[in-house]
Amino acid sequence: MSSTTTYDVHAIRSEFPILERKVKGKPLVYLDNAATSQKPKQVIEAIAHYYSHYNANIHRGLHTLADEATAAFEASRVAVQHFIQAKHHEEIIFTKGTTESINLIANAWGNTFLQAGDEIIISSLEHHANIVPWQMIAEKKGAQIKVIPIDANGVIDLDAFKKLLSNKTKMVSIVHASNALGVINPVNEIIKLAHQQGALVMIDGAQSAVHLDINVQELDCDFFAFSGHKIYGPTGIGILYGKKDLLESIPPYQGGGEMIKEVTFEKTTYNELPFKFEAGTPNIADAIALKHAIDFINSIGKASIRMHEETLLNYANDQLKQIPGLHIKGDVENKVSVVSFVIDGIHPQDLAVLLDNQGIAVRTGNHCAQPLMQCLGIVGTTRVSFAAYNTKEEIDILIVALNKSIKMLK
Ligand code: C6P
Repeated sequence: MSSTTTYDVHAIRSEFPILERKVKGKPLVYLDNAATSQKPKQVIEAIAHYYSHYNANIHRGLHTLADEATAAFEASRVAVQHFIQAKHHEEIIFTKGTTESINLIANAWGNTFLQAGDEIIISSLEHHANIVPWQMIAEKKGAQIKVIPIDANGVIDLDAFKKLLSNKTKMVSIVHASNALGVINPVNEIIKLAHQQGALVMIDGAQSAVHLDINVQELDCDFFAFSGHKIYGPTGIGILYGKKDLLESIPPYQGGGEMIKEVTFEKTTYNELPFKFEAGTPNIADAIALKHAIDFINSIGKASIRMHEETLLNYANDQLKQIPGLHIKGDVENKVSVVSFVIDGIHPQDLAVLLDNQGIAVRTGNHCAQPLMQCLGIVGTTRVSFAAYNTKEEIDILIVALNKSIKMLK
C-alpha cells in the first residue's frame, strides 16, 4: 500500500490471527505494542514453513535443505541491511535482541578498548538494557558512567550533554525513542557532538526501528541495536548493526562453532564478519521469519503506518486529557506512538487489572526504566502504545473502560 492509497486498517487487522481472540469474554484490545507487537500470518507461516520444509543447519551442510536454509537466512540479513540502510550486509549481526546487542558491544568492545578513567555517557531515559551492561563493564574496567539529565517532559538537556562530553568520553549509548514516554531523542545532534570529541555512539533502536525511517549511514551512528519482536517479527531474534571497520577491530564476543576460521589446540583464528560474532547455531527460523516482518512493514509503507499511528496518538492524547486527574508524562510533539500517564490517587497496577477485565492490554509499572521513574518522581505509569493495526474505536473502548475503572477505584 502506498502512502497515497487509503489506509485499510481492517485489511491489516485481518493479517493478525490473534486480534480475533477474546479476553475475559471481550474482544481483545491490544495496546501493549511497545512491549511486543503481534505477528502477521506471513511471519507465523514462515516459521512453520521452515520447520516443515527445509529445517537444516546453515553455512555447514552440503545438501539441499542446508543450502535452502542458508539462502533464506542470508536473504534476511540483506533485508535487514536495507531496512536500516546499512552499507554492507556484513555489518548486520544476528543476536537474541536489543539486550544482547548492547551486551555484545559493552563486553567485546569494552573489554578491549575501555581503560580506567574513561567515561561512558548514557541518558536519564534509558531502559535497563542500556544501563546495566555499561555499569558492569565500567566496574570491571574502572570506567565511569555519566548521565545526561532531562526536563520534566523527558526532553534531554543538550547543553548538559555538551558539558559532560570530554576527551575522557569513549562511548555515548543513547536510546532513540524512550520506551516509557515515547519521546524521540535528538540523536543526529548527539552523534555529531560525540564524534567531535572522538567518542563512539551506540543507538538503542528498540522503540524507533518500527516507527521511524532508519538510515544508519545518514545517522552516522557506530552501532545500532533493535529487536525483531517489536517490528512484527518473532521473539528471540535481534540485530546489532556496527560500522564494518569498527566491528573488524573488535574481538569476538563468544567462542565456538561458526565464528572460527581455523582451530588448533595451540591457536584459533577467527572468521570474518558477520560470522565472527555469531558463535554456535543461530536462531535460524526466527531470523528467516524476520524478513517476512520487514516485508509486511514495507508492503504498507513505514510512512503510511507512521501517519496512521500519529492520528491515533493525537486522538488518544485529546481523549485522555479530558479525564480529570490524568497527567500525560512525556507530552511533547516529537514522539513515537506511546502515551504514558498517571492518574491522581490511582495505582497503575490496579488500573491494569481492571482494564484487563475489559479485554484491554496495556503496560503498567516502571517499564524497565527505574532511574527514569526516579527522575520523574513517580513509581510508574500506565502506558498505551499503538501499532499498524490499532483503531480509533479501540481508543474509544479504552476511554470508556478508563472512566469506568477510575469510578471503581476512587
Ligand atoms: N522494552 C517494553 O515494554 P529486548 O527485551 O532485548 O527485546 O529489548 C530491551 C529493550 C531495550 N531498549 C528499549 C528502549 C526497550 O524498549 C526494550 C524493551 C519493552 O518497553 C520490554 S521491557
